[in-house]
Amino acid sequence: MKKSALLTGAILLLSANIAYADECKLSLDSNDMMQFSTKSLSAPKSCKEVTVKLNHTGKLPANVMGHNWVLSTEQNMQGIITDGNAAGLSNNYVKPNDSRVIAATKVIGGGETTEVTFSTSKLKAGNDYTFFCSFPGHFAMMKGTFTLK
Ligand SMILES: [Cu+2]
Repeated sequence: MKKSALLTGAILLLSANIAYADECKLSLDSNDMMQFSTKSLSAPKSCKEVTVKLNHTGKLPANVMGHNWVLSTEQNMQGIITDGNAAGLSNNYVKPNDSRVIAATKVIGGGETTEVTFSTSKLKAGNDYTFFCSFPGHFAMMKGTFTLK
């Protein structure tokens, strides 16, 4: 009895995931260990817009272990980080109106969630883009690849 109820629950959960899956909506977690839950994200090239949701599953506040999700080319990452560090937490560690930034969320602390929706019109399918956290020092560990496939 108990076992079959569990199984039914699992099947319901699975079918719910399939029914509500939207390939243009991505999500990832971040934590108090300065980590993203994935090193690669991709969306179908048919997506006109992509939404990336960032969860912070840790407990530390944004000024100590804040995370954001920033998308750019690999080439532009370091410059964005340098200028972002100078811009500070009040600017979410991203220089205001930085044209090198393709997309960026605000900086969040433990227990918080944020998301950003961006147009894919300037992205080339098949090219690798870089996502990272621009909180000072975090990009060394918090970095990955974003691709439109
Ligand atoms: Cu971070």
